[in-house]
Amino acid sequence: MDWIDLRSDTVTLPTPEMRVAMAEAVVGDDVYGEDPTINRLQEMSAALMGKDAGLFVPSGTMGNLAAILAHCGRGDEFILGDLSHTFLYEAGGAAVLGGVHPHMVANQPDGTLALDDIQKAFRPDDIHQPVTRLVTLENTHNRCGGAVLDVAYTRAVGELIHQHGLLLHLDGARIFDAAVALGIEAAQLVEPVDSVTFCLSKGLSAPVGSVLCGSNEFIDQAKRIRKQLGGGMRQAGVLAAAGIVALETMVERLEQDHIRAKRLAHGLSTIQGIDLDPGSPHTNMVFLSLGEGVPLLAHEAAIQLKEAGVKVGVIGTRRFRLVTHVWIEDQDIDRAVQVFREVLERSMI
Ligand code: TLP
Repeated sequence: MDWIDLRSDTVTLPTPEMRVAMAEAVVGDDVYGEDPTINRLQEMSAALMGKDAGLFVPSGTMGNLAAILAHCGRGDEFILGDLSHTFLYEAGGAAVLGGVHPHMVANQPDGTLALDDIQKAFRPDDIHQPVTRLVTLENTHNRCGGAVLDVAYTRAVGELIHQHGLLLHLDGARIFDAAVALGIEAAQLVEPVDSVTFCLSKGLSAPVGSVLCGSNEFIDQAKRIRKQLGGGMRQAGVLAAAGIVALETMVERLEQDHIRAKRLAHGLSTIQGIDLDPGSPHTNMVFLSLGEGVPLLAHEAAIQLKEAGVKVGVIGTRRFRLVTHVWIEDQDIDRAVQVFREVLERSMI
């Protein structure tokens, strides 16, 4: 079956151009810093983010973890959103492996943390309390519907926390979606942050990898931590080669995914029993719930959708996340809408 896979943009396969680049990549031992393809990817990434240096890591999870552990020591605290990927989906790595204490602040529906809430979370100098060291933001914000944090907001957070001598990390797994949606360069958007992780293996379609960027000193420290985490790879230039193609060819086209997400949301909004989240979609994610009149739970509907060739992300008893990406064409969107309509109509007979 030719699946219409809307579960995530992580399901994208490497493009033919990536496969050629991977086969032809000049490689070396990256633990010695001798893989020219990885070095090139890191330099390109740093330039795109406007930072001194980049570090190729196997995943977004490792990029965020290495950043937190490089910025914080044992017993320090980092402030993060209660709907952030790092809090929900990274297996508590910072606490487990680094002894870094997470301090949750409520995410606003638009993916931001209220400045007041951030400030209230700062710890006083008191031996009973952990030491606040870092704030992390996420852009685009996955669980807040793929929402985009803009430059003014990111700058305001940067100013607040730098005034207090703290640091700012950005989980920019989908930072290029945010930049494309705002029509600006990613470097402008991440200018206020001390470090940023972005992913090559989501909408950009590379098979593996993320890049962590920041100052030279920070990246030196993060490199040691990557080694401790077992992420020091050898001839991984074959992977970095795909990442280079991703940065060169897959960024501008993200706009197509955003347009198709709107097409999908529009189609679904015409189906009785589907409640789209307000404002959805912001970028390439559509969030929706089954209305009270629908006698199906999300996982039951997902089974029927899958039988008809459509894979969806189930994120709650009545909730779905649908993500557009390079392998989803207009006809796939229309087919997915039709299948949703059929499944819901059948359930309500
Ligand atoms: N997100 C995945 C799942 O883990 C939920 C997805 O399908 O969206 N930051 C953000 C904002 C992410 O969305 C993800 C992956 C990561 C970090 C982690 O990246 P990987 O999977 O490379 O460790």
